[in-house]
Amino acid sequence: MVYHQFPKDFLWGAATASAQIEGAADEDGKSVSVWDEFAKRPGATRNGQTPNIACDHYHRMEEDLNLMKNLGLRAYRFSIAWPRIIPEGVGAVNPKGLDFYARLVDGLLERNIAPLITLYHWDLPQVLEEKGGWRNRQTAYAFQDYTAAVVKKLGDRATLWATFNESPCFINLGYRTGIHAPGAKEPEKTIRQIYHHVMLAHGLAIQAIRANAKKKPSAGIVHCQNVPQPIFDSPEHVEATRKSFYKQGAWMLDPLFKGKYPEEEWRELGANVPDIQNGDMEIISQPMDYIGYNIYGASEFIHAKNGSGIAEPMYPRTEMGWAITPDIIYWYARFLHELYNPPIIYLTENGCAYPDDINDSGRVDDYARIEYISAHLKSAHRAVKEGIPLKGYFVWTLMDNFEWAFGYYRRFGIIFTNFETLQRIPKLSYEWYANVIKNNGL
Ligand code: IFM
Repeated sequence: MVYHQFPKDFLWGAATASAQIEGAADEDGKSVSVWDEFAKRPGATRNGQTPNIACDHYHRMEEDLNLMKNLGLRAYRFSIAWPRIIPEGVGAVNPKGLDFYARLVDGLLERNIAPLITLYHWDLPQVLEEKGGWRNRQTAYAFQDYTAAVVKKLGDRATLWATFNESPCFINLGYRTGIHAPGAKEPEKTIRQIYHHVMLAHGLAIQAIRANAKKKPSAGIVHCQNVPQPIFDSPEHVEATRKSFYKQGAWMLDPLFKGKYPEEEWRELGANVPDIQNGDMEIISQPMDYIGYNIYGASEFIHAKNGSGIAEPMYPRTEMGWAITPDIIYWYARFLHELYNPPIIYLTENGCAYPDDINDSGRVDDYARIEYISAHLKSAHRAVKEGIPLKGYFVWTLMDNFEWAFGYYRRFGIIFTNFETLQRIPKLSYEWYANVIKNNGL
């Protein structure tokens, strides 16, 4: 019996990222990415693990495409490695890099799976980092040229485009705390400048998509932020939470949707505000066709009178230590809708890490993941039912992969990857998700 029926055209998807699955780190002309470089640093990743081989998707693409087909996916979100396409960061395009993604897109379309292409999921060419990376305004223009090269090749077939994945995440972890590539610890002023350059790059890339796509594109960005949740659903807590949500996301969402930085935060920053050039805000605030949001758990609970509090240690959590708060799917979509009214919202990542293993029968019975995704989908369904234009869900992730600083020690996949043999074993959650897709609900 299906109690939570989704609309017919709901995009059931799965997401991955180039550096996390591809491997083939120096094949066919690919240059070194910031993650290849960072992972070499002692202590940067668990046990010094690197993305060099990852899931070897580069060589096992056909097998992975068939797994997607058997799952019944309607959309597959993957990212393109900039160092494969323009190894020097700027200048010559590498045809072999483009061909790999052309084969992937063709393979998806043959199987009736819509590609959603993320142009930047954190693997900047190291050569550009050496010229300042995102601190350097020129990187935004280099990103525009790279985007144009990709869209010229694939924009006659692929229509769904995302410029950046989770900018606040890679900016803060990569440039503020230094626990992600490139491992920098920059002062506030530089961080704000990086934000500005990334948003500028986003706007320039949207222009490049629209200018070069032969098939009408749907272009947006994949956002993330700290997301508070009302302690319970009553008007005063919801209102207090909306305010907090706004405060925590406005630094990016106001420029993207309104073409200006939030006034209060700008004032508070004093001398740390970024340098802006004439015309930047117009470029940044190009209309988008959709916004994607990634969410794993609430950052805090808000009580209108008592303020905010984080989940106590006894709260149920995944192996990442993230609290399991399924209602957050609904609240995030609702606040985005109420505050910025994007035409379409996709839930571009949601999932959980657990210490899965193969049992004596050779299966991976990940009941906890089924429960997690099921609860979060019911929350997505509430948003859909209330008329919020939430039009797709992408589970993170298709297969266990390189989880950044955690190396291969966190398994988020609905397919188990044996990192020694590279064998893929669909988990129970894969079978379950296939059934959800078949029924268009749960
Ligand atoms: O693996 C990451 C992904 O690259 C970005 N979003 C969060 C996931 C889980 O940490």
